[in-house]
Amino acid sequence: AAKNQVFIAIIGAGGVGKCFLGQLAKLAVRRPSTKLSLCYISTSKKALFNNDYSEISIDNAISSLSASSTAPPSLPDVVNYLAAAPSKVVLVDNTSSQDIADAYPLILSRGISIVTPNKKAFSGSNKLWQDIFAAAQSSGAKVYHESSVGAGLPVICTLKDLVETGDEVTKIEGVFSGTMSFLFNSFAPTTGSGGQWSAEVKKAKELGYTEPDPRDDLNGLDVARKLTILARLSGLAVESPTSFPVQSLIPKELESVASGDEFLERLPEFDSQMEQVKAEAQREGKVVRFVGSIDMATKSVKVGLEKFDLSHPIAALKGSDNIISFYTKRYGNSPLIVQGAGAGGEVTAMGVTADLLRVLSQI
Ligand code: NHO
Repeated sequence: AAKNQVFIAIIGAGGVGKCFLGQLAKLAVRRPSTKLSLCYISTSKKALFNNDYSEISIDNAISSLSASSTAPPSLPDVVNYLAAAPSKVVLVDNTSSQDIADAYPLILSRGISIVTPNKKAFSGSNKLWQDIFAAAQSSGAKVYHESSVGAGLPVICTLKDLVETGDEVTKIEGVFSGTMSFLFNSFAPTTGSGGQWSAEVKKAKELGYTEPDPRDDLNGLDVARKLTILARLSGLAVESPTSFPVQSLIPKELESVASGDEFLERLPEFDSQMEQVKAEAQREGKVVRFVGSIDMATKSVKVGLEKFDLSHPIAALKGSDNIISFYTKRYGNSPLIVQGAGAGGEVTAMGVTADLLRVLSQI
């Protein structure tokens, strides 16, 4: 292998994975000093790789992968294959698989670096978190996960800079879900009366903003995972995303209905409950938003509905944007704010590609 060669292995080629491939193709052209060679790509059904590590065309990767008749090897076999590559390897995990996340300590201990938008590894048990960074520390492999919070927005790198330069986080607060942002910006806008809750949920699903089953957005777990990651980076050893209060917006009665479609059909029965929440905020001259917060002084993390003055930046958010405010010793009462698109293939892939650049500059 050439001295400047780095092998890229990609697991997962869905919405984010496809956008990442497009960005990787451009990167390979713009950065001739490093030879980026795609040596492995897989979905949950198929894999494409050559035993001699000869490179796969990045431009044709998706069509070659769909033409492949090879089933993905077991994860330990993939790790062995990558660890034996004749040059450095970066694994890009574009799945939301817990199994792959659980294997990060093994992967890193074999000297393979990881970049990923997958939240599972960093928001699982505190032990998995410890194992991941201990493995990276001892092998020298790198691990970055910018897009696990706020897609491509500079959230994690900003928080790391604050902490590593000696600032002290006092509070983090914000809207961390593109889906929830869209829902509340249209259900309870700062001007006008907004739509019916169930109609807005249906619209969000039709626009492709929600998970296939909207309950996976409304249960608050996605936001809880993001808060877990930020709390840990701030120095709070949160045990798991279920170890602090998380408000679910799924009515009890609909928690166990069989399908997402049935859920949407029955949701209008509960519109009056959400109307009440909206009206109560209105009486105080406020709007309701689904937010997450971390308070370092009280060591508390929470996720749920809160009321905001119309002039508050959280109330004024638009579309499916995210907003994250960092309150620190240095920034005093005027927080450092990161805001913008927090969901979507291209912006999520951008965070992954930027992470890859960070790794390339360090290995
Ligand atoms: P897809 O489109 O379902 O693709 C997943 C791919 O992984 C498929 O090719 C599948 O075959 C493969 N796969 C799954 N399990 C596998 C396995 N065990 N072995 C091999 N392959 C396997 O998912 P996406 O949308 O491309 O997402 C990929 C990752 O990015 C997920 O971890 C997701 O959580 C993360 N991510 C996505 C987004 C987004 O906008 N799409 C965001 C962040 C992270 O900021 C975004 C966000 O949080 C959106 C959120 N819903 C919100 O804020 O409202």
